[in-house]
Amino acid sequence: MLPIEYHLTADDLAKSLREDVYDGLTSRPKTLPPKWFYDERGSVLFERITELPEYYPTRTERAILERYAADIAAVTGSDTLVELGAGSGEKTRLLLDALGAGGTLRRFVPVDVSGDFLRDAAAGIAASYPGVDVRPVVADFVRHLHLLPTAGRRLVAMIGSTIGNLTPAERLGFLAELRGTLAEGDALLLGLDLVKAPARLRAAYDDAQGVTAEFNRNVLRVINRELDADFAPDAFAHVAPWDAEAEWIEMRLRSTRRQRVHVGALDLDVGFAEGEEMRTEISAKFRREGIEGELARAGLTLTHWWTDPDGDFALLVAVP
Ligand code: AVJ
Repeated sequence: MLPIEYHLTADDLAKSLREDVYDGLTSRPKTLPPKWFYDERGSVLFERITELPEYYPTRTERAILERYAADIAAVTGSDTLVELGAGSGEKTRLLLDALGAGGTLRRFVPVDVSGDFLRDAAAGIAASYPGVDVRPVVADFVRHLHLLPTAGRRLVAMIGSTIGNLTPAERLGFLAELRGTLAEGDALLLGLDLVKAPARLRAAYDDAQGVTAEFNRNVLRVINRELDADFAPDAFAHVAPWDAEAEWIEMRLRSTRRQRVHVGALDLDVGFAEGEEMRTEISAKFRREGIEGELARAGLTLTHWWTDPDGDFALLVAVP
């Protein structure tokens, strides 16, 4: 059994879900944060999204890693990989293989809010990399950065464009806090989806098979189950507009009729007008100049930038 370090209990998670849902459903316009999409069903739906023809980010980032993981290992020389938001593990393995081949790899620290998910992912990695010390940490990587292990020459990786879920203000706060935890010799690896033709972006977030729509509505099922609510998921339509000014895709749920929803655990009744839209996610898209400036404001220097031939997605390394 792998030792797991907990900075977040099931009670903490339940409490933050209650707070997020209360705040989101009582603000105008209504919002729900994207972190609650990922229960078991939501994680399966997300995996299906990554295989859709319209959803290019996952396969594009994988191709960049296949091509440049050795370069990432060489320029960082890291002995510890800290992965914020442990994904399916496939892209992680490309990084671990490269750091292993470079001869520096010693430790792997996957960080996720879900303990169950982390346990399985970490056990799989530990079995394939017997010489590597695997130290899973259950934590909210936006709030608990200062609690993560600092031993070794660390590469802190946040790939998959996960950072795109943060608003620009949250992003700056996150990067500045992360900068504060980095020592000389540590590095940050960021995976970023890039600005491109709006039609391709919209298609990636509103696929023909309706998998993304189901993923979006899944947050309502999570709230029904966890907070004893009575959302009718079928009475909400998926919409995914591109905000050209903010340069992000927004996911929203549009109430298809006037309706009331009761959230038992919050003793809360909320009304939706017909056509009312509730924001469930932003997925920011990046440009090199923009993120380079944001990193600089957080005290980080962009040193390396790799993209695919079409310039759809980027991986970057930044150092304190
Ligand atoms: C996991 C946040 C990177 O923003 O592309 C996929 C989530 N939402 N389809 C993204 C998502 C709709 C995804 N991230």
